Amino acid sequence: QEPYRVGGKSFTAVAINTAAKAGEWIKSRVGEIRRVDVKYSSHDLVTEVDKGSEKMIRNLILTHFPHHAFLGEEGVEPGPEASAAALENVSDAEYLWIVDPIDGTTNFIHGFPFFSVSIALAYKGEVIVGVVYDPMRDELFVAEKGKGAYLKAAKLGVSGESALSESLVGTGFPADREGALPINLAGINALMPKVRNLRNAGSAALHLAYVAAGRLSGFYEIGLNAWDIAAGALLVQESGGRVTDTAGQPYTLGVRNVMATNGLIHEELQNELQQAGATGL
Ligand code: 2AM
Ligand code: CA
Ligand code: CA
Ligand code: CA
Repeated sequence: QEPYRVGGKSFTAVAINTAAKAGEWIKSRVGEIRRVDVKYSSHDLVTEVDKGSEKMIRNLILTHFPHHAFLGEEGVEPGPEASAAALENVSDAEYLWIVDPIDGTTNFIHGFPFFSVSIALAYKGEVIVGVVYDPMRDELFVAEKGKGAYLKAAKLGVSGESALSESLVGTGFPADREGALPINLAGINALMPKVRNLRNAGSAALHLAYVAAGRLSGFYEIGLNAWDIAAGALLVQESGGRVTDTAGQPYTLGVRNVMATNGLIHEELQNELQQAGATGL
């Protein structure tokens, strides 16, 4: 079976159209949020726009592909155990859509224009389509397994920097302020003297897209979930980059501590995190 389309409908086209529609609506809601709710901790936030975006995406995708499984962040109870259980629940699905309806909710709430819609499709546990859409810049990053990654007509390729000393590296500050954050801060302390500079712009999916586009030479973050990473991981792989966990193990949907680079700086970054004891909990 050709895994990229079913009944004449292209999975990729549906992913693109859905991300674009949701993104357009999210953009129209910037500065219009009535209420912010707290999820697992005081740093873990959700708005009606996160929920509305997920509902829109879910409806559009399941209208096209009613027999596919769907895993979206806002359909899962808050907290790391529930996330892992939710992924386990759908682990035997043939086709599984993995969706983050707004990646970068804190930015969205504050009007800091760096957030994205992330839509991935996995076939038997392997990501075959990945779309990350930045509605504020109207940048839609799309990858298909084995067919490359694109931003509009331009084929994406990772950066050519071969040393941390010339690299701009992205990271994120974990929401888990007790467990994961101190570990990440140790990593930042170790990396800061080695890299050209670090960036945390607040959307893991968009950071991954930026690695794919060569705008960052690497990105790592600990304590993420499948919906933060899946689409962006394929973007990086299809742009010639490398994706593993922070211990250097191959990327799978269950990876929570992720490292994605242009490939050239992968070992150096991994070694630094390892030496700093900053690969995760
Ligand atoms: P979100 O905006 O979809 O919640 C920023 O460092 C990254 O961390 C974002 O991708 C953000 O996704 C994610 N994030 C925010 N809160 C989180 C939490 N409680 N657990 C795990 N990841 C979280
Ligand atoms: Ca969230
Ligand atoms: Ca997210
Ligand atoms: Ca989200």
